[in-house]
Amino acid sequence: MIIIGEKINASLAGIKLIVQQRDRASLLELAKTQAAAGAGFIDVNVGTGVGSRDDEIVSIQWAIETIQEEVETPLCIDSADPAVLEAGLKARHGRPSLINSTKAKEKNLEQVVPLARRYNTPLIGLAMDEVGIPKTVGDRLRACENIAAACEKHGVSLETLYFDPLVIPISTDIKQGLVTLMTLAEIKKQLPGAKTVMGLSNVSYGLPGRTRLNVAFLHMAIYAGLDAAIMDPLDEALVGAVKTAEALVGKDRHCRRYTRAFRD
Ligand code: THG
Repeated sequence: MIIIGEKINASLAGIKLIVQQRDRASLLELAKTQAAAGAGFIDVNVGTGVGSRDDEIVSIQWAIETIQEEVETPLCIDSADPAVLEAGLKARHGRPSLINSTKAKEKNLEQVVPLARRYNTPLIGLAMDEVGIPKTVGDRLRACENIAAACEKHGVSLETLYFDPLVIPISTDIKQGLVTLMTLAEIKKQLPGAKTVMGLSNVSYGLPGRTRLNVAFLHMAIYAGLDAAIMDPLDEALVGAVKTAEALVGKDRHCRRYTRAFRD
């Protein structure tokens, strides 16, 4: 399973300051520690919630240029705004990236899916539509199928798509943990070839003992076929859960990675 490092996210107060102050050393430190911890991608989300679209464009250009001067790890360009996604892709100068993301809304699809094609870059599709995040497995799957159809129309292959079944805090709706897991399993079944991803930690929001919940949820999600997780690569409990789950579902030949991690 691919770990996408989540720590460069300007919705967090500390990161927002780093972006606003163009704090190069702190940004690089965040990128380097996540890369060293084994992140396959580093998520870059510079949306501070204040300021204009142009601010976010200039910020993502700065963040991406800065990181890639010293870090080789592919970047996951994270924005709801297609113009910000394109600015990030341009700043990558053809280096490997992941587009995060499009939802199953016509206007969004028409702007984002062509970027995946033009920049030859894999794309995350969210299981949501113009109305929001559906409450049922069937409606979330329908959103994914609409994204798959738009990709087919634009010549983007299913193999380069990562579907995100979306994680909602179980503290707000106790049914939603299972809806996410069942959507994940259904995506693997109905859209074979496509990959899956999710942002893990949201599941435990508002509850005590969050690590326990995140670890348990990660085990269940890997059983259901999760291919990538947006998570904290420095969280040893979570990284350990990736190792134990992959050994248990037969994705770690001779338990080599598990054994090595245990020894270390
Ligand atoms: N799916 C996709 N992309 C995503 C998400 C997703 N991008 C953003 C987000 N969700 C994943 N990224 C983060 C980054 C940081 C934190 C959580 C998710 C984080 N959270 C702490 C917490 O939950 O308590 C700290 C919060 C705080 O300090 O306020 O650090 O789902 N495709």
